[in-house]
Amino acid sequence: MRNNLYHFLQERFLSAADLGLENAGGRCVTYADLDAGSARIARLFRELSLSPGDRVLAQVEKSPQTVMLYLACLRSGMAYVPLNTAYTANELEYFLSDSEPSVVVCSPTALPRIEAHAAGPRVPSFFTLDEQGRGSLIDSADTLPPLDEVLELNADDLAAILYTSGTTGRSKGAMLSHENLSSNAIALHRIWGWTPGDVLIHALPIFHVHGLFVALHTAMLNASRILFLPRFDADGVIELLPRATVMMGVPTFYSRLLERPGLTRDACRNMRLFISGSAPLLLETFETFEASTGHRILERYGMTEAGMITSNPLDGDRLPESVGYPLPGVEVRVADEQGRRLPNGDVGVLEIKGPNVFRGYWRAPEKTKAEFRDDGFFITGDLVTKNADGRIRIVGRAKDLIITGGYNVYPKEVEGYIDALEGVAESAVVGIPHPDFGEGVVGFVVPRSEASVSGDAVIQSLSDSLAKFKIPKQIVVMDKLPRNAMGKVQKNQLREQYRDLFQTSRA
Ligand code: MLC
Ligand code: AMP
Repeated sequence: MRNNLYHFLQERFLSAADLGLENAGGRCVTYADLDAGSARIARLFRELSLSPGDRVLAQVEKSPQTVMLYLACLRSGMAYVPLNTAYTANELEYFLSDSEPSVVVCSPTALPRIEAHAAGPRVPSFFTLDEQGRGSLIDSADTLPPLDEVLELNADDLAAILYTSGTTGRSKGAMLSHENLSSNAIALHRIWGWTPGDVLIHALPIFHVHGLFVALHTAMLNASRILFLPRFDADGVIELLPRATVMMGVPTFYSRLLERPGLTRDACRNMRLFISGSAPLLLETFETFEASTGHRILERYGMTEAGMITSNPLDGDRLPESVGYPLPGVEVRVADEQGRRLPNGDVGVLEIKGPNVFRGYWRAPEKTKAEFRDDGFFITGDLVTKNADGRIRIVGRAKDLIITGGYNVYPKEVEGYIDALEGVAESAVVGIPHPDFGEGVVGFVVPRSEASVSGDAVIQSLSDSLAKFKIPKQIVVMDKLPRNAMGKVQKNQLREQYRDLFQTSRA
């Protein structure tokens, strides 16, 4: 059985072996290079006596060699565990102990810190990889002959574990199988009408579903040229637009592009499709983008646990403030808190089932159980409506989650760190509309009596513990938090009262 996702990708991308990942200067790491490079890393895994299912944890910058590492995991049956490069050593400690990796790949500068944290009963093998794609990983693999074999697997064998924050403040590892990833990639390749000659602008990070799976898999299945940028930069993207036909981004990409005079119809003359997701795309962004470029952005919706779930149609009505229809093979229902199906038009939680839905949380069966219904539907935690023809709109979240520039922040985690600071009695963390990031993280802090707390000091104190995107952009010090009769903090009231906090200045 050819269940290994790598088979699907390789079969397609080797049909254009001289195309591949191209940097802004036109230098290309071809598909043939990716195939050979990943085969050498696979040989290294063999030499290390790794077994299928072993975890390979990577906290590395985006480079073609990072893609090789990921592909090596696929072809040899390892579970790839990518981590946001913004995570601090403190946050990393948890991921190391929870995932128990056999191999850790990190930047040369982070190595001493990470090695120190990983000292324990099972010490992994460590390798480095820098943003130029150099380091001991590639040095070691380059001396080895390629291992051309692609491991035969069962469809539900693990391909990756992606950590996603939990409402309790602790991240959970979503276990994604080869079938989860391949079914989603094949569906997206089809519904977005990928055609020979398509060229993708890839400016997303590759440690999350959006950049790693959605963008890379679909382009690879299409054997497309990928304009591979180390990070998003609006001017850099505008320069590349005339050479491209497809772009994927979070809404912040589009609002930042709109601030540049170079975003014109002419610049987009060869573009076929702009896709947005990971966070809500504002009506204003959709409309201004259409006025400036003539393109209606196609919005889709997904999550770490399920890849892509719904999408606006390629042909037909691409509507703003709607995430379209379920992908082929994905069943959806809108349900109440007990999981009972609600009539069309009612607001409820979206529940889903399909080959894209993950296998559960890593070593957390009780958390997995809590998020699935008995009939196998997964509870997304997103509040939606569905109309009579099946179109989905996201209207809110049942989970206490902030999405800032496409990254998720769970208030509970940040509140935990703030509450532990000296002089702090309690805190509430909420998302407030932000002109650049969609939502900006704001901390409301109540000092202990007699204590005085400054916002700057709170922000400073958090910087050793938390990734920058989680740290509040502003702290508001107050005497007490608004509470309802039950004593529950009224976050809605804070959101309402401070809704204009970021509107005057770009914080
Ligand atoms: C960076 N910062 C952020 C931030 N990104 N703060 C809040 N939210 C973010 N997303 C911090 C920086 O550390 C910096 O702090 C300050 O904010 C300004 O940074 P910047 O230079 O303006 O940011 P930049 O490096 O340009 O990054 C912004 C961005 C990036 C939008 C390009 O965040 C990004 O690439 N986001 C994409 C996330 C993504 O891929 N999500 C997909 C998840 S998958 P300081 O203190 O130094 O000034 C998923 C499923 C699905 O959700 O459906 O797809
Ligand atoms: P993550 O856990 O990072 O995968 O984030 C998944 C969450 O992002 C979903 O549960 C949604 O809340 C949100 N999301 C993704 N795409 C969209 C979208 N197009 N519109 C609104 N929210 C979205």
